[in-house]
Amino acid sequence: MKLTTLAIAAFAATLATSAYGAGDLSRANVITVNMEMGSNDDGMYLSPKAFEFETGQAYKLVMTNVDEIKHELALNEMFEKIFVRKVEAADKDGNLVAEVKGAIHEVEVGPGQTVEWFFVPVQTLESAEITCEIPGHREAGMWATVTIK
Ligand SMILES: [Cu+2]
Repeated sequence: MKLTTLAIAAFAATLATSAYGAGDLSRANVITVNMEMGSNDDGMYLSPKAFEFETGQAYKLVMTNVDEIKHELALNEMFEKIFVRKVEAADKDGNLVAEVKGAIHEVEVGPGQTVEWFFVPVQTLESAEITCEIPGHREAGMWATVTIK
């Protein structure tokens, strides 16, 4: 084997180690981020108004609808920039009701309910909008910005 071939083989082995050595990134050190969906005297809201995520970091977005009507969260452009692991819904006692796996881009949350969205950002994103797409809700203020660094 030539020296250059050896060097390439060693380099490839290093790459393989660094790329795959960290294990399953979608499950390790999941950061919980809370979002409230609701309405008040000023209209409707997603709170906080701005979210910031980092590529390669696993997140659990806990969406709590404190309202008396249903709301939804549409990821829009953000959907193209993340790996969605699953969406989970539990009952009032915390018992799992549903775990939905796959590439989900929009979730409705019933009044008084909480749904959890598990994902890992894989690409950067410059201040895009996530919204409630129920007619009139975005216009009433149900949107927030997302930046992925
Ligand atoms: Cu809404």
